[in-house]
Amino acid sequence: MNDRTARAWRNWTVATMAPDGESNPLGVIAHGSLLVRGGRITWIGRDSDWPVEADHLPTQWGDGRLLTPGLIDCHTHLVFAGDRVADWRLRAAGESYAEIARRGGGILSTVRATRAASAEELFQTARVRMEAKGNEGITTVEIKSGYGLDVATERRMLDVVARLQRESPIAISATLLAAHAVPPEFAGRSDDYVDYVSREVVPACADVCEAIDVFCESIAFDTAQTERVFLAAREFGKGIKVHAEQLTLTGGAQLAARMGAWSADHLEYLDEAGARALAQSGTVATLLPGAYYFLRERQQPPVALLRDLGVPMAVATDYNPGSSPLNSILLAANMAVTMFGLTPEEALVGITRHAARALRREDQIGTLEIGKQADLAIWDSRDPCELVYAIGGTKPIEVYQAGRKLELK
Ligand code: DI6
Ligand code: FE
Repeated sequence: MNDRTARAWRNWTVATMAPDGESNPLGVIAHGSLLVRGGRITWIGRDSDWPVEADHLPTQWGDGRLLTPGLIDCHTHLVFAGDRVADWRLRAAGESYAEIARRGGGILSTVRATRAASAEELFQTARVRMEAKGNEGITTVEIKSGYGLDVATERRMLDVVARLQRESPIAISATLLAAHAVPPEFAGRSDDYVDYVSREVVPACADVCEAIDVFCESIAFDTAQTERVFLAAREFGKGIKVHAEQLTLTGGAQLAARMGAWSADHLEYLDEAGARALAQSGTVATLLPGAYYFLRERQQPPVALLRDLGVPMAVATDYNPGSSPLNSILLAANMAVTMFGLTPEEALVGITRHAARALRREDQIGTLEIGKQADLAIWDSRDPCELVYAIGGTKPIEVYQAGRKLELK
């Protein structure tokens, strides 16, 4: 008991996010307490069961306030240059996202800006976006490349992500998304670009990413091309994930599930066969209501079907300049309830436990349980559902990453 990092948290409303029977889906412990040593949770339970030998430790008293796991945003494109206000104006005037993309706007306009930006510029803008994450109680973020579309710029983006990881207190999961769009130098030759991604970009970036993602869509890559990128990912032992069934049904989710994907994301047009495939493989369905909202999509992801089949549903921001300039995970969670029909509890689990699973970090983060990392957020509230009730703007009082307090700005 002489560990200097040991710290007690006593008398909190602890929402563990690990379900405790059907009546307690968030695993709430009233008058809950926990013990943290070396950045990990070593005891958690009711304060009435508190181990007396831990009585002398430095203690943070909650007086019944809310303690949750640190939040997780498991799908972002947070490193990019420029903005897409011009696209947005065109869409406001009635053009579609797909039309703008086909004309070389859309993702490719952000590619032009990102290729022209230095690593330092990319880092400085991303750093500010990361600060906002910490301020909202986030302790882990996934960040994708995908605005380089060549070895040098994809690598530069992922090197920026690695620097963010070194210099920011928030944990990051890095994803290579070289198969996001066909770059101008490969126009009309998407198969050649897929070869280039598989043979050159994946090997050149394998040491700076954990997973590889593909935009499988009518305006991007088809399922055969997606599969080739996944096979390259597999060769390097990388996880796979997919942007699928966002604008049309292509079967990308089913393919990804068959190949053991970590997650399939968007899924507005997912069909029953796809949902069954996700259920069978344990692939997480990541819902991205920010993109649905911003693109004025009408087709909702089949939430009731996913629920019935027991597919774990995560919720994320998809933070990116084109389809979801949304950097608030709590607003994304609120939208998942109001627009997609998740329960508030499902939305909360979607930004904690299931988001951790989407990153294959569920043994480390996402719930408050013995052995897990002490990623904690404390809130001036007594009801976890209140976090996703407000239309954005809710802020934690304090946030801890692996037991270390984050400096909130
Ligand atoms: N789907 C999305 O929503 C983002 N990427 C993707 O494949 C959009 C990226 C962008 O428009 O810049
Ligand atoms: Fe995305």
